[in-house]
Amino acid sequence: MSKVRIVAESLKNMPWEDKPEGLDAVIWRSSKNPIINWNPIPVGARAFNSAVVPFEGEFAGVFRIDYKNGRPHLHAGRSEDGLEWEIAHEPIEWLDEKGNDAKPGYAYDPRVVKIEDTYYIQWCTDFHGPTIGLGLTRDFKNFTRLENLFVPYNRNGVLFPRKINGRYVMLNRPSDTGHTPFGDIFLSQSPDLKFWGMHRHVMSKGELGWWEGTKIGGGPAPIETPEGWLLFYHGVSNTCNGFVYSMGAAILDLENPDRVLYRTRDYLLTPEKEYETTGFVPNVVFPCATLHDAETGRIAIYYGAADTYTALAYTQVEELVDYIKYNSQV
Ligand code: BMA
Repeated sequence: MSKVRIVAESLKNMPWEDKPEGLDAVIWRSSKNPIINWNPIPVGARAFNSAVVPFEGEFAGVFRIDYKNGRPHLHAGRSEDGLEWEIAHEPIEWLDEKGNDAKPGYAYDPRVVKIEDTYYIQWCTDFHGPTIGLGLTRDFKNFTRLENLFVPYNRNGVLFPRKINGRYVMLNRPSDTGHTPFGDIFLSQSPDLKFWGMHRHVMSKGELGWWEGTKIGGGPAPIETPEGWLLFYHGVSNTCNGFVYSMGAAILDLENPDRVLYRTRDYLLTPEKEYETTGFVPNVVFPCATLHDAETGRIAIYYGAADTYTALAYTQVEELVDYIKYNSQV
């Protein structure tokens, strides 16, 4: 096995379970799944496709909560162990930079990434149709909304955890107003998080892999390794009974992240367990966040299951990167 490191802080208290003995896979599910079940808070029917980060020795999160009227909103959450979450009963109160109310009409699929001392939140927001919303917090109590990134329609905004060549870089996936039967991953760059350009195509929906033959979209913030940026992403297959969402991974060039070095031909995780195949939307695994420890190379992947539950899977960076290279379709 190659000696691949994660370039990040160490995170000794992250959730972890060893790989079950005899399991022939590089990713394994938590035995505690699903970690968040139906009706997690009075106003919300389901918490899924949500983002978590280390915060003040514990963990903070931004949760997608689908209300009982069907509309999704973002709620903050706190956890001591990354497994049991206390989710705020009220949605995040967004104020713009002048202190005005900046509440989105709906908000879903958040990602959170720490850049220097600030936590940036990206989500799919309401702007005459879906596009990428952006905001920041330093304490998970006060949230400031910044400018939306793009004209509609766009989803799956995923910010890299540091500037590259002096610019912020955001993966994104141009889409439509509905359930989008197409989609490739692009990236856009910005000197100031306000003006975005220098757009590049990163990767197309699957060619060899039919599991990702309809569309793909970025998942958690990419993880830096000396081999490149480790990106988990979702890939969608169109079947006679609707879309099936699985997870794959790619490694992008460190300095030119629109260059794909390796990409799994096969999915790494696909709906198999009952909490993934059965729920509000059957057959969805949708990764939005990771916790990872530079010292041990452990990675915990948070994913939404069946648009209903929050679930966790684990992997180890050396074994995973070796597998991605071995299974690469590039
Ligand atoms: C996508 C998004 C995701 C969702 C998925 C499956 O278009 O809405 O939030 O998990 O569909 O329903």
